[in-house]
Order: sequence, then C-alpha cells, then structure tokens
Amino acid sequence: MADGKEKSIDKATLELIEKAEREGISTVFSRADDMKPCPIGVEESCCKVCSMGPCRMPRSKKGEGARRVGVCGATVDTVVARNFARKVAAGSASHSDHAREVVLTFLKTARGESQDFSIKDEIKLLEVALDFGINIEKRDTKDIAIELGEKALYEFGKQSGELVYTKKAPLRRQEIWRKFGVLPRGIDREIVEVMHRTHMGVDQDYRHILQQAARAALADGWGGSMISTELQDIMFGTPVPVLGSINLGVLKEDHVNVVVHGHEPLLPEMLVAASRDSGIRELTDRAGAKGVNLAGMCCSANEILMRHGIPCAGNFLQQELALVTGAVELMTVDVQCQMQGLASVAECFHTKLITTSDRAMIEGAEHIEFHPEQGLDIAKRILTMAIENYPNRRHSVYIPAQSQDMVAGFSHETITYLLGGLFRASYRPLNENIANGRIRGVAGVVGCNNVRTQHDAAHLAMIKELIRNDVLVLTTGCSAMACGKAGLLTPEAAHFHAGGGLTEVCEAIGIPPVLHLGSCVDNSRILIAATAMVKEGGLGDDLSDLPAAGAAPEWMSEKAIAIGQYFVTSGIFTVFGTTWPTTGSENVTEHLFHEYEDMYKGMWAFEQDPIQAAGLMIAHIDKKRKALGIDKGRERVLFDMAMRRAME
Ligand code: MSK
Repeated sequence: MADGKEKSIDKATLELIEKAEREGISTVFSRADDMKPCPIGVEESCCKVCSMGPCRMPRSKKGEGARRVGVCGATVDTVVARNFARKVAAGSASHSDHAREVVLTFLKTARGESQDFSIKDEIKLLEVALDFGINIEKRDTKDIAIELGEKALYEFGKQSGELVYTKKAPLRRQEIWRKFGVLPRGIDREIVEVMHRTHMGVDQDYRHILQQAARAALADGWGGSMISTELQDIMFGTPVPVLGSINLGVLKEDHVNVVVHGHEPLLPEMLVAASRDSGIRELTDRAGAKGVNLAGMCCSANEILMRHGIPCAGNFLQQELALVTGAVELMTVDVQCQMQGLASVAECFHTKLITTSDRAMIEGAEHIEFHPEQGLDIAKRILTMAIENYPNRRHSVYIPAQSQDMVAGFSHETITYLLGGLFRASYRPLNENIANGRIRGVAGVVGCNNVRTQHDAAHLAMIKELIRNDVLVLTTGCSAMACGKAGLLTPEAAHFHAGGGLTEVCEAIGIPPVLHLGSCVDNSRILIAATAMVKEGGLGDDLSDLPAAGAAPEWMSEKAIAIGQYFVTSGIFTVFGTTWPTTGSENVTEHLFHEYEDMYKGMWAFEQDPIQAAGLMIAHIDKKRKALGIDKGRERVLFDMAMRRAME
C-alpha cells in the first residue's frame, strides 16, 4: 500500500491516520507499511501441521501436484486444501460459537434466569418454533421458548441426521447436498472432523478434504449463523428500517463516548438499556458531560444500529482511529475482529479498553466478564467507569466532522413486508421485477476491510457498478458500513447511482438500492431471502437458478472464507478480492473455481479489480437470466383484479 491518500477513500479516516502519524502512534496502517506479507504464506503452500517441517513448497503447475511434496510426502494440493479447510473451520467456529452464546442466553431468558433480557418478538418465536417442529397450541410463551432453546442447542452437537434449517432450503438444493455427501450434521461435529482430517497423515485427497470444508461451512450458514440470527431477533426484536448515522464524526466532544466493538449483541443490548437509566444520566450530569454517547464498531455496531438506531463509529480499519480521536472514554470488546493493537493505542490516551468475553482477553486491557444473569448491572458498571474517566481526557482531542445518515434494518421479514404490504407480504413483486428486467438481478456484497487494499474503495466501486447496472445489492458487515459512509444506504442514492429500472423500483417502494441486512452472522438473512425468491416461483427451482451473485471485495478474516464457502456450496457464484488463499495449487483452485460449478452449481472466483469483479457478477447474472428465458426485457404487466386473485 502506498502512502497518504491511497490508504483510504474516507476523509475522516485519512485525517486520523495523519493524527496518529503526527503523534507517533502505531496503527494497522503504519504496521502494514512495516510488515510485508510472506510470499509463501500468501499462496498457502506452507505446511506446519507436524514438527518435521515446516515444509515450504513452491507454486505447483496444473497437474504437477504429485511432484511437489513435503517431508511426509504430502503434495502441495493436500497442503493448500488443508489450509483452506482450516480457515473454513475457524471462520465457521467463530460464527457458531457466537451463536451458542446467544442460545445459552436465550435459554436462561426463557427460564427466567436472566431477568434483564426478554422475548421481544413473540410472532417470530412461534414461527421459529414451528420450524423446529414444536407444538405451539395452547402453550405459554415460556414453555415454547424453553423447548426451542433446548432444541436449538441440540443442533450444535447433532451427531447424525440433518440440521433443522437445511430443510428450509429448496428441495433441489437439498438433493445436491445429499448427492455430494455434504448435508451437515451439528457444527461441533463438522469442525472436529475438519481438524481431524487435516491432521498429519489423515485425509490426503484435496477434493475429499474440501468436501468436509463444504460440510462445515454449511453447518455454519444453515446452522450456527442462522440460529444466531433468528434467536437474536426473538430476544432483541426483528429489525425494521431505522435511521442511523455513521463515521467517526458520530463521536461527540461534550459527551462521554463509549465505543462498543465486537460481535455478540448481548452486552451491547444491555449497554443501550443502561445508557437510558436515570442513575447513569445523573452521574453524567455530575461529571459535566451532556450525556453518554454510545457508538458501535464493526458488527456490534450493525446489531445495535439495526435494532436501536445507535450510531456507528466505523468499520474494521477504523477501530484504532476511534481511539486516536482522544475522545473515547471507554471501548468494550467481546469477540472477533478486535485488533490487539487497540491496547497500545488506548495507552496513548485516557481510554479504558475492556474485554468482556470469557473467550477473549487482551494483554493490557481490563477484563469485566459479561454474564447475562447480571447483564444490566454489568452494563451500568461499565458506563460508570466511562463517566468517571471523562475528566481524564487529555489535550489532543480531534473528532472529524464526517457523519452520514443512513437507513438500516432490512431483515427478510421487512423486505417481504415492504414488497407486498401487510396483507400480501411476498417476494412476488421482486421476482416480477427481475423477470421483467427492471431489476437485472441480486448481489450479496459483504465482508471486511483489508489494509492491503484502499479502505472501502473496492466495496464502493463494485457496488456502484452493480446498482448502475440495475442489480439490487444486499449488504452486511463492514461492507454495509462502507456503503453507509458513502451515502448509498439512503433512498435518494437510487436517483444518483442506480440504473433506470432499479431506480424505478426503489422509488416506488421507498427503499435504497443497497439494503443493509446486518452483521456477519446475518449473511444467513441473505440465504433466507434467496430461498424465499425461489419458493415464490418464476425464477427456477434452486438457489443456483437465481440471477444472483456474491462478493467480498476487501475480505481479510477466516469468517469471510467460511461465508463464501457456504454461499458457493449453496449454489451462489462468489467473487473475492484482495488475495486468494489457494494460489499455491492450481489443482485446488481449479476444483473450487470450476469443478464446483458442476457439483454445487455455484463456484468461487478471484478478481482484485472491483469493476472487473462486478463485471463477472453481472455476466453470471445474465447467464442465469438467459437460462431462465428472461434475458429479454418484458413489458410491464398491469394487473386487473382477476389476475391479482390468481396471484394469491
Ligand atoms: S466485522 S469479519 S471485519 S465484516 Fe463482522 Fe467486518 Fe469482516 Fe469482522
């Protein structure tokens, strides 16, 4: 990455990178300058699974896998496939361990053991209970919730049989999974099996290793992540469109600023409640501040934005910069995507860094463990610490001016309602608009930032190219936040950036051309939305028939690989940018990029240029439109009453 402006396209970010440089503070941006990526590691052709190595193997040519071997005789194909499978396992484990924590809290809530949480969406409770085959007639909410919690928890360790949610997938998709032996059992079993099969001297056929990687990823996408999203909605409320704001300018000089970072929404929910407590308000007054200003970071931000409209301070690469403002009294971190560098940045200021999960500690941070049974008390304790720290602010406070309004909260339920109204809620209008060509297709653009590419630039270039070509974009995670900062999450964005057909639809419904669906685990909402489109009819009978594609143009985490793997093996063509973790083996890459299409009807692709990548997605969407026979735009059909009745 070159110096200066090329590090980010966001002005607030650039201003704070400069401030950090001026004040001699190390951030991810300066560390990336000092640390060049390892050329062998980047190809994933280094094997470290036993102590006879590490064995470093140069890149293989197609068909040469067998000639390049490690000390034990393992081919580079085996090594690269193992490394890829372990990434999938780690990513899937992260989402699904988050999900387990949610289920455990849900069970405690249902049993009345964590008074501060409650069941907020009873309708969704009943719907999800029915999915799990639970009898809901003449039973009270508490009983149903306890049974649901117990059944959901059982999904994690299911040793045989099929996961409840895989049965929601289109039947043809289930047949494909069955045919290739990847219908998942419980996530715990699938991940243990990945780790076993990639141990020294076990599974040594790259295709077979990647089969298990598919199974583990599906156990996450259609298991852990989906359970997490659904139970969070029941406990905290299913998101509906909400106005929020984003970027480092949401921090306030005259407020006690508390940044909530990580992924699990349990403590963040309690912090939101505690920030409205009268005792906390009094303390704030006494400290001379105008209030407590909660601001989210990364996916914790997405969770409390979607449900409460709490402002987002920024996405992954902005986490240390929030502290560089000098205006943050306290940052909480729970799990995932929190840089260890936060501790040394916090030391340069008065900021308290608080770890809150029993699974994640950071040297130099203070640890206040979150337990749902004392949720609100712990949240008040944390806010009290922040308020008491307010007078300790030092001189060098600088908060950039940038803050952008946005609309978030597009759950699957909300999309259905917006499209069809309360009484005719359905995906029919979306499918119709795809069939008539006003909307060309749908793309899921998700994932992280990566310091090896210009912050936010690839997300925005790709998404603008897609909506310009009438592709409706669904987004989550740090990609959603990049869109928010650039103003793409407002209904007006359609007028400025979208093609004529998409603009017409967005203006008629009143939605942005890019819909914010939530956090990383909420990628399961995209699977649910795509499944609803198939079930609505008219666009084929499998997810792979849809004019749809996925992308993570700035990915960096193993979770992104897990998400991509479950999208691809669910039948969705998915393009990744920045770097590709199987370049060390052409055989493995060929398998994922081409053989997967024959097997799963979805495949991976790698393209660093976001416009070219968008081009690949649009070409795939057009290929699917042609196969469906809808490649020629249809005239608008005006429905009379008889036709409407027939539709219903
Ligand atoms: S936070 S996994 S950097 S999207 Fe979910 Fe952002 Fe990627 Fe973390």
